Amino acid sequence: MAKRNKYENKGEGIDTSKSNINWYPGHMVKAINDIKSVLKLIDIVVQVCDARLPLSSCNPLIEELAQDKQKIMVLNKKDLADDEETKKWIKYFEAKDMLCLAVDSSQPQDIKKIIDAIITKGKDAYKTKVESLSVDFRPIYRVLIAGIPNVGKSTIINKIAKRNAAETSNKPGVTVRKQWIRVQDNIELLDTPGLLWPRLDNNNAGEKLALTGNIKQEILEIEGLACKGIEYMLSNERYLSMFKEKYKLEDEDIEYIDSYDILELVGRKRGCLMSGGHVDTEKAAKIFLDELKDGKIGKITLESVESEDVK
Ligand SMILES: Nc1nc2c(ncn2[C@@H]2O[C@H](COP(=O)(O)OP(=O)(O)O)[C@@H](O)[C@H]2O)c(=O)[nH]1
Ligand SMILES: [Mg+2]
Repeated sequence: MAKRNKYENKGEGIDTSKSNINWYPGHMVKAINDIKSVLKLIDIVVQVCDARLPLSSCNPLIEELAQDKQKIMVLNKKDLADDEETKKWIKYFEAKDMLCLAVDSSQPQDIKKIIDAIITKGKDAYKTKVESLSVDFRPIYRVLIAGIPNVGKSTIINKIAKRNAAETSNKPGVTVRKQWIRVQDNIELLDTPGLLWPRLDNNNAGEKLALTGNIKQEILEIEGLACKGIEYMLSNERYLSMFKEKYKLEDEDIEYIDSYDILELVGRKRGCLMSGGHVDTEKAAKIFLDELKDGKIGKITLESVESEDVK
């Protein structure tokens, strides 16, 4: 039996499925309406993003819709991201006056950080209101966890709620009964995450989201996607050495060849051979993409603060 990873859900009802939806305008309209109606009840929005893609995995629409709310930005899956890059990203968001945390949702101390941030922001939300009310008034901070598919919303809700099951659904059009989960004595968390669609507007966002598994890899041509991933690995000294080590490649193996040839080499190393000794590049691509996505090559961030797309 395959070893269960520590994040894997044991089937108690949580939706951690990798099945992403294809977003059509109708889905987006529904998502906007859902979020709008829920926001009326909310003090604090926690936007969950993927630490490997801090820009492409967030949806700026939430900023717009939740203008008058307190907001927390969570860069989840920090265990898969490059620590140096994550530090820079936190600084980047802090410079924009955002409360930003990097977390690994399997770590209780990181879940506690999210709860502490909720309390800080809750106090801010009620600062002026409470002064005008009686001294004994203790507000309840109402929280929505929002984000694009697969960033870890359900996992975080369940960890905050200290339970395994949150009846959640990623399917647009499915009406889910909303329930509040009481956390400590003054936080209520909506058990249904606010679902946002991935933004595909910025440079190569679709490609990057496919590389991290936030959108289906199958919607792109798999070998082409793997080549993009390989090119990314080669573009950075540190990632290059992780890549060479993982696939037992020497500099001279890969010096003068293009990414498709490198993919073939990876396939050869992994025994992805077809009759006649040809490399099954599709199989090689799947292996490489899975290993990249699951952090098995190393801790890799696909979007850098220093890149040209970042303003
Ligand atoms: N490595 C890692 N995986 C995580 C983390 N948080 C969640 N996951 C995994 O990411 C996948 C998507 O999580 P899920 O909670 O279903 O995301 P949702 O679609 O946003 O609700 C699941 O396989 C989780 O086990 C994390 O901090 N680190
Ligand atoms: Mg979910």
